[in-house]
Amino acid sequence: MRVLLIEVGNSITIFPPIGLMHIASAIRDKHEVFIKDYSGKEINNDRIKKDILKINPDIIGVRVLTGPQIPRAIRVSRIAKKLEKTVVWGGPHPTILPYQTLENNYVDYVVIGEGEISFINLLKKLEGQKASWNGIGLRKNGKIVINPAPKEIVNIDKQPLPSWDLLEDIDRYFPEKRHNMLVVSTTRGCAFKCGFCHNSNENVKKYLGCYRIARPERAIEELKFVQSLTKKHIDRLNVGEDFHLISYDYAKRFCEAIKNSGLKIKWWTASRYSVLNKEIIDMIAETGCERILLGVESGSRRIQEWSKKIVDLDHAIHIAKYLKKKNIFLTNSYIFGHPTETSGELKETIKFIKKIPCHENLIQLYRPLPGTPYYEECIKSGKFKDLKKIEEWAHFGVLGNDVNVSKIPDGILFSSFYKVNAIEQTKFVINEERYYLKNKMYSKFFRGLVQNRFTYKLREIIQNKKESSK
Ligand code: B12
Repeated sequence: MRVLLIEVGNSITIFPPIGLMHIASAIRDKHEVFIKDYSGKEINNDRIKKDILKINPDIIGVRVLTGPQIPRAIRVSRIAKKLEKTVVWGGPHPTILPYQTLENNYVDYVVIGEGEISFINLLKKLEGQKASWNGIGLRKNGKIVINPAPKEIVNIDKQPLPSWDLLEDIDRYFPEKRHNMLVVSTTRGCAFKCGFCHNSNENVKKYLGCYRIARPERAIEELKFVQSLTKKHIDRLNVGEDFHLISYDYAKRFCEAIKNSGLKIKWWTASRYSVLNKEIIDMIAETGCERILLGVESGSRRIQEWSKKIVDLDHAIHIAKYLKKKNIFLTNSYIFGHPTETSGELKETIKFIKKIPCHENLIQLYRPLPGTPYYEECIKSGKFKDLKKIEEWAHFGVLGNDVNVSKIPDGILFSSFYKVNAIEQTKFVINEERYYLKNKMYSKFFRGLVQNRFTYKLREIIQNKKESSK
C-alpha cells in the first residue's frame, strides 16, 4: 500500500518528524512510505490537496499533539476524507483521548501509544490479512471500539534506524552553516509517573508500556547515518527527552559510547536531580555534555509529595552549583498553579527560584491534561470543565487561554507568572546569547535578538487565533 505520513506541527517551529520516521522504518519493507512535514510552514487547503494528489496514497497517517496542531490535523484529515482516503491518527493526543478523537468523522482509526506494532497490524487488516486489533481504535457498526493494548512492546534496539532518508528536504532541519544539532529519540515512556505529566495518563501507561532506553551506541549510529545524507555540519546531539540520563550506570555507558565513537561532539540531555551526583557530572562534562534540563516543578514539599515528584531542594542547589562550575548550561523547569496549590506554596517556589543558580528557569502555568491524577482533581474542583470535542483542545498550552485550578487567587497567580517570567526569560535570553557567542554560533546569536522566547510566544498566540478561525 502507499502510506503518506503527515506531521502537521505548528507553523512557527521546525522540528524533525521523529515519531513518523520511526513508524516509517517499521513499515517500509512492506509498503511504499512517504513523509510530509508541515512543521514551520503555513498550510492551506490547495497546498494540502495538491500534496495528497501528487502522492496519491491509500492511507494517510497523521501525528497529533494536544494544542495548536489540532486545527491543522483536522484540516488535513477533512481534505483527505474528501479525496476518499483512509485517515489514521496517532501520537500523544489520540493516545490520551482515542474515543473523543473517533467522534470526529474525519478520523477513521486511531493508533494508541507506540505505533510500530499496532500500525503494522492495522495495515495488514486493511489489506484483508489476519492480524490483531490491539492498540487500535475504530468505528464498527456505527459504534466506537477501543481495543486493549498489544501484548508485546517495542524493543527499540531491534528497530531499524529512523527513516531520515525519506524526508523531502533533510537540510531544513540543519539551517546553520556550522554547528547544527541532531535530535534523537532513545527512550520510550518515562520511569516516573508524576501527577501532572502526560506519562501518568492511563492510556499512556497501558499502551506505551514501561520505560525503555536504547543502547547508547544507537544514537551515534543515527548521527553517522544522518551525516551520510547531508553535507551540513552537525556537531551536537540533543537527547533531551522526558528522561535520558536515568542512572549512573547508563550515564557511564552513554559517555563511553561518545568517547569510543571518536567524534568531537557536544550533547544535550535531560535527567532528574535525584539521579545526579558529582561523579556523573564530571563524567558527562568531560565527554562534551553542554546543556541539561532538570525539573523542580515546585518548591513546596506538600505539592511535591502530592504530584509524586520529589526533589530534595538542598541537594538540587548543591548539584546546580556544581553544574555551573562545570560550565553545563542548566535549565530548571517549574509549574505555577498546581491544583490545590496555595499562595504560600507558590511563594515557596518563587523563593527557591531566586536561591538556586541556573541559566534558564522554564516556568509554565499548569494545564489540565486528561486522564492524569491532576486532571481528576481539576474536574472535582469545578474550576475546569471537561472539554467535549476534539476542536476544543486547540488552545491548550497557548498563553491567554489559561485556567486557574489552584487555590491561588487569579490576580496573584497570573501576575506572579508574568512578573517572574519577564525577569527570568530576560536572564535566559542574555545567557543564551552569551552561550552562542562563546561557541562562535554567530548566526544564532543575531537571530536570537529577533527570534526569542518573547517573540515566539507572541507569534504563537497570533498563529493560534488564525489557525482556529479558518
Ligand atoms: C521533542 C519534543 C518537543 C519538541 C517538538 C514537538 C514535536 N513536533 O514533537 C518541542 C520542543 C517543540 C516540543 C514542544 C511542546 N511539547 Co513536546 N515533546 C517532545 C518529546 C520530548 C519528544 C517527541 C518525540 O520525538 N518522541 C519520540 C517519538 C518516537 O515518539 P512519538 O512522536 O510519540 O511517536 C510514537 C507514537 O506516539 C506513535 N505515533 C506518533 N505519531 C503517529 C502517527 C501515526 C499515523 C501512527 C500510526 C502512530 C504515531 O508512534 C511513534 C513510535 O512509537 C516528547 C516526549 C516524548 N517522550 O515523546 C514531548 C511531548 C510530545 N511534548 C509535550 C508537550 C506538552 C509539549 C508542549 C505543549 C510544551 C509546552 N508547554 O509548551 C509544546 C507544544 C508542542 C505543540 N503543540 O506543537 C507532551 C505532549 C502531551 C500531549 N498530550 O500532546 C510530551 C509527550 C511531553 C510530556 N511528557 O508531557 N516538544
